[in-house]
Amino acid sequence: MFYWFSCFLAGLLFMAFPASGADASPIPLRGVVEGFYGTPWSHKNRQDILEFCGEEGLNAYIYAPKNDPYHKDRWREPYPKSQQKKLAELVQTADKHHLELIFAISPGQDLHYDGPEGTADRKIMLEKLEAMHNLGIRRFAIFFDDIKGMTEKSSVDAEDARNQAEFINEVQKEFRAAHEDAPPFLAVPTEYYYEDMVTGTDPKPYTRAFSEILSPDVTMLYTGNGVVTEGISDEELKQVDGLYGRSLGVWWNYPVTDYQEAKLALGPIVNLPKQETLPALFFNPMKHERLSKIALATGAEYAQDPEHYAPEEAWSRALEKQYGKLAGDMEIFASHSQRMENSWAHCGPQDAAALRREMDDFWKHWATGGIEAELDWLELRHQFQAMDDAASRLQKNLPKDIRKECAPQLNLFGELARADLQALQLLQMHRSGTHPNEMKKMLAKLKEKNNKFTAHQKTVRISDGTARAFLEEAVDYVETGTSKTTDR
Ligand code: LOG
Repeated sequence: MFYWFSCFLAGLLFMAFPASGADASPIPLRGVVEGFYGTPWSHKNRQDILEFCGEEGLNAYIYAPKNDPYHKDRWREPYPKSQQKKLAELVQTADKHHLELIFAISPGQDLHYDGPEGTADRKIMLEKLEAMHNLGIRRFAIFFDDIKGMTEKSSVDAEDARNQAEFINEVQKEFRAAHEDAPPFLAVPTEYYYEDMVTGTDPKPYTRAFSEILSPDVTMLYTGNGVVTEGISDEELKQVDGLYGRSLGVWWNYPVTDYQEAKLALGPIVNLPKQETLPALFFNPMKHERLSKIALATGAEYAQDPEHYAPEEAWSRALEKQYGKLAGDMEIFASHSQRMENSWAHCGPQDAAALRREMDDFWKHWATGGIEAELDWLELRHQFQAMDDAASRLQKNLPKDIRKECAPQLNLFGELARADLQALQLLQMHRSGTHPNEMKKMLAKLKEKNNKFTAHQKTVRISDGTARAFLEEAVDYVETGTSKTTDR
């Protein structure tokens, strides 16, 4: 009787406190790939992210900073002693937090495959990995992304694929024969996103050869349909797995911002597969390590339970946990800085989507006037004021290391909030017609601000389609009598 009662109690307890972290996730390898261009993270950043990953149930970190010369441009050279020491310390930190530190190397741009030079390069690679093994690293990755320009050819072909895949196979085979404790490697091919792998739906020669030749135990990572895209559906994943004849892992390019550093990616991870299970999932972060944790914490939640993952709730939880008393203010700021977009990259939720909808309603009503227009006006004023207040409280109270990472954007955010408040005043003056001179002055001032923001958007930007757009829309309305957004 007592036995059954204890089982019952244990069952209840299990329901209340489900197995955490490592055991619960269906994704065996999950974590962060430090794979961005630009200044790599500092040692302190790396120590911090390893601890964070451990706490969030992530279990791997790939060391792959593009601008570390010993990782890519001068991959043949051994790490200087001082850096070896730091890597060894990172391995210890990773161990302490139950994480695997995976060492990646990108030899593609000048690697030799044939003849004595090829033999020499394989030897150099094995020695390099050996040195890392001596530091305590057990898992390795060989990356061939972004090496165009290595040859005169504009794109890679079947021969490149054969060379690369055979190189990985041979190095892995020899290394693992010498080290039983080394698990299979990870790899990234040169055609690493779906649209670059196919012509129509047929694999291009490189992808066909690479997928056929690469040893089946190597975990391949790809980035989705493009380099930075909206998401990966279950169907899309199935399709690419079919193409490659194996389950691909994902290298997810959010919250990375190396292609547009003016903006911060502070939103949640969205639109990853729900049903299909991934063998590996790695998020490429921003150079801003502290601020990357918002998206990374949501990615960790996704990895625990992809099917039931709720991005917005995970995002609020992450802010609550990371910012405590400042969570409300940070939520306002971060909501305006989620979307990453340029001519080729599209990822992340719209900036402040709810406010954008209110602005759209406002413009619909403002044209005709009446009580609804007044109420919308008041609502917008309330929101812009809240933004201004949040910006100044964050400027005062954010911990220094975090404030440093977002100072220009936070500053712009406050300025935009104040400019939008003035834009509301301008619209009111324009409507009433009682202070024509003041209105003209205000219009001129806001036009000037508008131009200033535009001039600076290469270096700092936030809320492009929302807070930033509203100022432009208001100026436009007053000048032309219509709003560009009325037909949205
Ligand atoms: C690079 C990556 C970079 C990212 C975003 C992969 C596999 N490689 O276009 O190092 O951070 O895009 O700019 C990349 O994504 N190539």
